[in-house]
Amino acid sequence: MTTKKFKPRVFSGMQATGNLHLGNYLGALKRWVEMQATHECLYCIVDMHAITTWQDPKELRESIRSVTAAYVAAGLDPSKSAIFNQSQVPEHAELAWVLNCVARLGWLNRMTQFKEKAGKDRENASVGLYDYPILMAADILAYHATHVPVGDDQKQHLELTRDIAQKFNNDYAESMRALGFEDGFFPLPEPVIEGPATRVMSLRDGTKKMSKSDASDLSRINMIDDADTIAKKIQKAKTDPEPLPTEEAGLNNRPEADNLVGIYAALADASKGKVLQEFGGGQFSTFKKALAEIAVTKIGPVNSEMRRLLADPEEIDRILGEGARRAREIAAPIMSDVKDIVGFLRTS
Ligand code: AQP
Repeated sequence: MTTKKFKPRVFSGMQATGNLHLGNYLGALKRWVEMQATHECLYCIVDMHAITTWQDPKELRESIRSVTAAYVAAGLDPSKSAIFNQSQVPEHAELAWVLNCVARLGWLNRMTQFKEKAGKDRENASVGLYDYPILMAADILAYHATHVPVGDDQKQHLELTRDIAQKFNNDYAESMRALGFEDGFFPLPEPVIEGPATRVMSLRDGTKKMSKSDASDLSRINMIDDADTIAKKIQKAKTDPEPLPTEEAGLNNRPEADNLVGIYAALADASKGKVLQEFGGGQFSTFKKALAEIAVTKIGPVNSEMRRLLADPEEIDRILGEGARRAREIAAPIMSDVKDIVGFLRTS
């Protein structure tokens, strides 16, 4: 079955599990801001994903507001984009159930993020953590989103989303046709994974992803860190003894150097090659000073705007309420169609 042309629409989200870091910003948020100029966008704070690992309720509420503040401070405009928390739009959970019945167990068994997060204690992981990628597919498909800007670590989940959309379109092809959906109901969403920092690595170990859950705070730059902390973390970042290479190929097998050059390139909106034209052949000490400077220049204003916004939680809640209302306007009719397609009887 061919799928029809869908209106371009962007959806993406972040978990409310603590402070956002530079990886979240460069891998996703920065691109989200750019896409507002060209697309209709929905940006979600995925609180239902957050509770797949236990969250203290008070901290979860604070995290939802803090991630919302980071979105707006980084440049997401609530008058352009719908900004909302997932649990305020019930269609995410409703569609997730239907997609649970479309996806195959074997598909979920291949998801590497579950294996990494559950680790050796797999039997004790929540069912929600295992089912996480299905809820993510529902997040995206509930809006017929066509483009999903994410970091490299979400590539596999996006492939699964496409597989689920395709299987739903095939399984219900006849019912869809009877209801007038000639060319497939769900779009096959495109991952948007671009730029020099799609996988920002830990500042302490260039082979590990920068992550909120890393025990060492020195491994990441948090969006809420002040200028001194940012500079200190960059100064302490792990490097190797060689000077920086002059060509990009020289970064191969040098994960820490590659990571720092990638971070600089993403912050400066330049390529890694361009950064090496300026700093190649030099010592890390000089480069790190320049990196700290650009990081503080770019993140500092986001940081202070976040603090200002967080002082007014009512305004944050208003943004989330309005965003949820707009999101439901799109998701509710799509979910109604899904119910008709699968054969649920609606009597009112
Ligand atoms: N290190 C990273 N580099 C590039 N992009 C990244 N993203 C996350 N880490 C990096 C992208 O940020 C978006 C939101 O991710 P999330 O909220 O789902 O968070 P996560 O992947 O759970 O983030 P962490 O920090 O890695 O959390 P823990 O430690 O809990 O696993 C996504 O687009 C993601 O690709």
